[in-house]
Amino acid sequence: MSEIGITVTQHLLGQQAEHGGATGAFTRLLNELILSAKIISREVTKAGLVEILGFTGARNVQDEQVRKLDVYAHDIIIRRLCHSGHLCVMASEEDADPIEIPRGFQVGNYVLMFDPLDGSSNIDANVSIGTIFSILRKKSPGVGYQMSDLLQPGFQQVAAGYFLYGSSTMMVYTTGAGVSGFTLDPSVGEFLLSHPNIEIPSRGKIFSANVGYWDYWSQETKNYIDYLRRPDQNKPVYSCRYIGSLVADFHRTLLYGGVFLYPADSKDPKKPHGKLRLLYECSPLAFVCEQAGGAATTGRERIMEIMPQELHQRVPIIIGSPEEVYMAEQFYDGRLS
Ligand code: AHM
Ligand code: MG
Repeated sequence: MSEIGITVTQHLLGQQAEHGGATGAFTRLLNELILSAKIISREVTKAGLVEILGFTGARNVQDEQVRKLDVYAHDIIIRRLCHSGHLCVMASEEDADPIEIPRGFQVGNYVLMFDPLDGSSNIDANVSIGTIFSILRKKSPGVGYQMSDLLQPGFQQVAAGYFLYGSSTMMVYTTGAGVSGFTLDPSVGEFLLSHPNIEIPSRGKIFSANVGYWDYWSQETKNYIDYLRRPDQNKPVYSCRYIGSLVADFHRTLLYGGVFLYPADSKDPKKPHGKLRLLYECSPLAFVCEQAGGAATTGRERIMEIMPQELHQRVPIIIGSPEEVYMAEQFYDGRLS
């Protein structure tokens, strides 16, 4: 069979076969997540047709207004994954607390962290949005879970990736052996391998940041962006592209190269560390990016090595091609100004 015809399930089974001791639990868990994403994709596609758009009126733990599709995506993942029998606990960007597996349900040895519908403020404008996931192994002994099972640094991830609901629906994931991308063929309802062995270009021509926040940025961030914009014979002329939907901005960066950043800013004293969440957004994308040959940093620390302190911790992020990220680090540590 040509590579083009490989379904994500076949790909997962192939990877499982390479790990002699694998029980299949991980593959079944990911399959359940894939089914959830297909359902979310179906709802996103018909969002304009049904009465599902609009605000619920509730506010989530981040004090943002929650849209119905966020709630739908959050609920569908929880409902399906609770039944999987492979999880001991979950955590979602939309819920303040860990999501426990209800009594009477079988539990397992994995932990799922997810952002059910990232970029949801873009739904009304039909802009691409996505689901981000991170899978970890339970660390604590015995039954149940402890917070330490959830608060694990990125390098402990077993798998991570995202579903992108765009002009087509895609799944991009890694289990630590490179990055693969699949496109949903709606006619057969299968994700087919469309992007084998994704490698990010070592350098790109695009930077992606919300330059509207310029006045709130640190001098280091301004200097770095100035460097990217400055005409210089030794580097490309950078274009700026900012969708405002992390999965879409990251996906473009992964395929075309360049850098995406959401640095710390001073616009909200309650969020002095940038906006994006370590466990639901930054860590999983950092894992994917590094596996594709890229890099991800706060400017001062590798994202994958941050020891999480709390479930909804926010961190600055600079992610993308190794050369652009390395350059950013030099601005933050004072080697360049
Ligand atoms: P969300 O999880 O509430 O959707 O917020 C995260 C989104 C990201 O998709 C995107 O990168 C960022 O918020 C955009 O924020 P801003 O509008 O401040 O540039
Ligand atoms: Mg999000």
